[in-house]
Amino acid sequence: MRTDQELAVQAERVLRGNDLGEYTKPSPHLYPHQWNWDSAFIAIGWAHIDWSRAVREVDALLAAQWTNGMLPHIRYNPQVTDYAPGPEWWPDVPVRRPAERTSGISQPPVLPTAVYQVGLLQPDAARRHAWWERTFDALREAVLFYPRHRTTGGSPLIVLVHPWESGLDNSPRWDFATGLGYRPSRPYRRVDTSIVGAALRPTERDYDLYMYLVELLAAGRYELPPVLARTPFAVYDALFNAVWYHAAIDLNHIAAELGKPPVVEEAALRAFRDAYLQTLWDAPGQIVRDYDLRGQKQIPVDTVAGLAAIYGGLADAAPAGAMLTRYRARSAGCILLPSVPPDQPEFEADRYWRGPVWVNINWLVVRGLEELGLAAEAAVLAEETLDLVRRAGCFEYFHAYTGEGLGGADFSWTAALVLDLLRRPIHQPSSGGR
Ligand code: 2M8
Repeated sequence: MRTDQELAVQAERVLRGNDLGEYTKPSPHLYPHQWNWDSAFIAIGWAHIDWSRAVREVDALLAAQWTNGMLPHIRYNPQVTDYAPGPEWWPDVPVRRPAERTSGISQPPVLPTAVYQVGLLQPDAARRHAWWERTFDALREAVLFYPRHRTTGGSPLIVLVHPWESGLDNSPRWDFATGLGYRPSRPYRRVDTSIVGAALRPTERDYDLYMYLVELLAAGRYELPPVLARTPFAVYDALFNAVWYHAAIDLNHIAAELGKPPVVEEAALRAFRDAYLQTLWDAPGQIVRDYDLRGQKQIPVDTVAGLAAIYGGLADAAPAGAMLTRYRARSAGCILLPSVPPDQPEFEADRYWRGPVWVNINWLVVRGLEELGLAAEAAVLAEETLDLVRRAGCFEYFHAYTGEGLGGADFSWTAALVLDLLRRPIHQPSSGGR
């Protein structure tokens, strides 16, 4: 078993190994481009070892911003050709810089939170403020993109239009849509299953829907109204919405530091929180659930995304603690928080987002518990996360029961967030609460 020092050295080696100078590949072979929330987590890791490098990671992602403010889920590296789907599947994306090639969807907006955290890790206040000042307008547009372009019917909740936007691609929460038999009009290729065993990845049926939706989104010029009229997939994702709420609060913290007005007003945050709990809270299960806009109902599948209210600070400390306890009881025999509890019929201990343990999700819950003042619970989960990676290495995900490393090896966000947990131990509050 590695010591903390050895673990930090290993994590740094992974980040440096995946570093392309401008951005960090999520993993050496499987994911060669720049991914949105990966880079946010990765920047937090870089900030502990090379602050300027963290800044470059963020700058690279911001370079892909669209004219409407959206930060796309993939920023393509034009030199890479062995990834599918490539930019040819996303025609005419409205990028600010014409040379940029991106996907046509977004991903959980962790970036503003990362910029806040990375800034706090810069001891020189003048440097920190100068950087926040330089990135502020782009982040403001990125946060406001969602209320401006991804809401409907008077609700402030954010609508996702592709499972890839959730970051938890083949989560069983989305099976209601993959089960409908949609297929794209053109043949497509997959590269992922030549790198990682097909049993550990999304199925052909999942990909058929993914590629069908890619075509539908491109035909709708990536605008919500035409897409909503035709799509089988439009959801309020509990995790994505909580990440946005947290990002809005963190950007407001930056605004306050810079002497600017808040980006999202207190009243709007309150309305968002009310809508979130009213629409997504499942009282019998003591968990939040996602919502299917087409079917106009909550999606009756519990996953770790149901704990997102903890990360978002959308639950108070007492219910947050109870949610965690219940999820852990449901996941007895599993290590950490598995992506799906084993009592869900769809649970698969080793298939991607359908059961395995992911470090980024556990990190989100750890930091959420910490911010709620639940330091003891946060510390336990943080230590278990470090232990898992000490034993197995910096893998993409881990078998829910055995902790065996699965998917891509040398995975960047695992390395980055392990560094963060090592270097920024859980804060013990004097009074508790956010
Ligand atoms: C996975 O998603 C990509 C598509 O975007 C894929 O399966 O090829 C997800 O785990 C996503 O959350 C992550 O950002 C991405 C890169 O690590 O891989």
